[in-house]
Amino acid sequence: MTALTLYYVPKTRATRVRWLLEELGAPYRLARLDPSKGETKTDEHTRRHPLQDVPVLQTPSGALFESCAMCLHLAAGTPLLPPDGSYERGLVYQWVLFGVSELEGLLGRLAGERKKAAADPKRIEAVMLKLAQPLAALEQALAGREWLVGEGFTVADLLCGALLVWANRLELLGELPNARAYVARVESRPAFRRALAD
Ligand SMILES: N[C@@H](CCC(=O)N[C@@H](CS)C(=O)NCC(=O)O)C(=O)O
Repeated sequence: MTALTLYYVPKTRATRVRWLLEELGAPYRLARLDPSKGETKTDEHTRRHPLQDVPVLQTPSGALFESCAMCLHLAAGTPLLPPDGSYERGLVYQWVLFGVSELEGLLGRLAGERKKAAADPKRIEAVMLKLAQPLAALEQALAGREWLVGEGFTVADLLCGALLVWANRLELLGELPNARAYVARVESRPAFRRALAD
């Protein structure tokens, strides 16, 4: 029996957890929910996630919500998360929280503003201006390095990589060659491709 079940909707934050499970080669079951059929609003799913969101990870000990918590939890004890108490572990926390707090919300706002029927160029411009700083910080951090922390791929790259892939699709990386090359490295990872396959 598979011990892990990921409650999943494609093209959401659930994808990053699926990607992590693929990186680890961990056995898991994908439980697809269809929000258009109200499948995230059922009592059963509300017991799993108080905000009726995905992802949820069912583990043998109980359910977890918050995608980054799942990634950090699953990566513990593997090369994707440096040893507890090490400086490198601190750097992974730094980049994961940086991605979530400084980048993710702004990317969501930009995507939302651009999708509006009466898109307001001034609002779009203002969000793009705010995004320039965190994107420049990542561009600088990636100078001369393949991955954000140490020599290998870590959870920091999974989270910031997913966000930079999104930024690239929003055409924000034109002037940022290190970030563009990093996105190409991320997108060529077999586990990343498997996670986005369907
Ligand atoms: N901070 C949460 C955000 C979860 C979230 O906003 N999930 C969205 C999809 S990305 C969702 O489930 N929205 C409701 C729906 O699709 O019905 C996480 O990272 O897990």
